[in-house]
Amino acid sequence: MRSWDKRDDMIVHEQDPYNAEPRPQTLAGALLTPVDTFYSRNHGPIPTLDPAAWSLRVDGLVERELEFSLLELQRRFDQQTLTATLQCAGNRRAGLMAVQDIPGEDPWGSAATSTAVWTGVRLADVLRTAGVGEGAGHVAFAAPDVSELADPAQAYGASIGLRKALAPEVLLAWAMNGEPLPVVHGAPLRVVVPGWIGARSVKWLQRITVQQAPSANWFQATAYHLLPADADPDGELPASALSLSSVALNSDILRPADGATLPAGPTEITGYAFAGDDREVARVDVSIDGGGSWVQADLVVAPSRWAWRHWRAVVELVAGPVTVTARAWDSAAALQPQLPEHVWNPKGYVNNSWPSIALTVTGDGNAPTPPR
Ligand SMILES: Nc1nc2c(c(=O)[nH]1)N[C@H]1C(S)=C(S)[C@@H](COP(=O)(O)O)O[C@H]1N2
Ligand SMILES: [Mo]
Repeated sequence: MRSWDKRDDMIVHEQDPYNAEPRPQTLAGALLTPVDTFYSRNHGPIPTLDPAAWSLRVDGLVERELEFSLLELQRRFDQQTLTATLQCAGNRRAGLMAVQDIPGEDPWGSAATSTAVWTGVRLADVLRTAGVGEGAGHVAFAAPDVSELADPAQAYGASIGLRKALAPEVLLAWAMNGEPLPVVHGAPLRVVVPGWIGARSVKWLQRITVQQAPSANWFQATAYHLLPADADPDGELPASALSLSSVALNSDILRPADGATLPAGPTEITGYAFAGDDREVARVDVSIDGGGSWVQADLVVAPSRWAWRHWRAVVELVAGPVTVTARAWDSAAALQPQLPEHVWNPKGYVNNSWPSIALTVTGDGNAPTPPR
């Protein structure tokens, strides 16, 4: 069993392929997620590539096909550093599974999302050097890790639209939080597509193909679609299925822990909120009476335009069972949907319903307790 140098209190959903998220409390208060705490999502065995033998190919609808070693890539293009949050489309799936089971998928909690400082080069710079040709619409990424989950079994791949591919935030990264990219996170080189579901940030990148249509890879063409609630997840993709790209507004409560017992008194509630692409988190509210009344949370300054926002609110807890609920708005004035029933879908993606935790509050509440 390999832990991939992760902290030993990770929640490991699967050992092989390795799928693990940190405990929500370990994300609290840290705008940057340490590498040993960062969630990891894998669809197949983790490949160990020899950086000396590795190269990146750029082909398809380009004026010049290119091939780079890591050193060539690093020397040829301007180095960029960007703080960005990755969020898996399956983040918070457990909340959907509580409504109705989702067989064959991992019950991710609220921490299939993490934030790191990424160092690399702009995909746009590489594409401009190759010269994007006539008819180009999408940029496909290919990796060597073969997944048995795909039908048929195939190496992982994805694509993004050309407009996003040429955006300055999309990086080909070789470092994470100032350290060389660890194998489990895609060494020697991975794509980082800020603001889009994690599935498009292809690890162990080997090939970039400029093409007219989205990637035909199973993980792009079939998986990572939002299906209507009554669709058969193993059947043919219905025309009503939506391909997932930018991350929908979401939030969760990180501290206190769900199920905690706390003394009465003023108590700090903290969490994160995130919205992809051109959306930004604008407001977060917290309620301790099931949504009857709300207090507005303070938003912590975001480490970057492409990162989550952490928030905190102090509420006055009185003895008894208490449910704490949060809800966020984004810069387009969109509010999170209230209930997981409203967003349930057969593959369990994008649960962005209002998060809540249950607390047991003890004591008479008269004795002042310091905020936590
Ligand atoms: N080659 C490859 N890239 C991949 C995946 C994969 O299984 N293989 N998983 C994707 C998914 S679904 C997510 S959420 C992110 C997770 O990145 P991390 O493991 O670095 O957190 O990687 C993406 N890139
Ligand atoms: Mo993901």
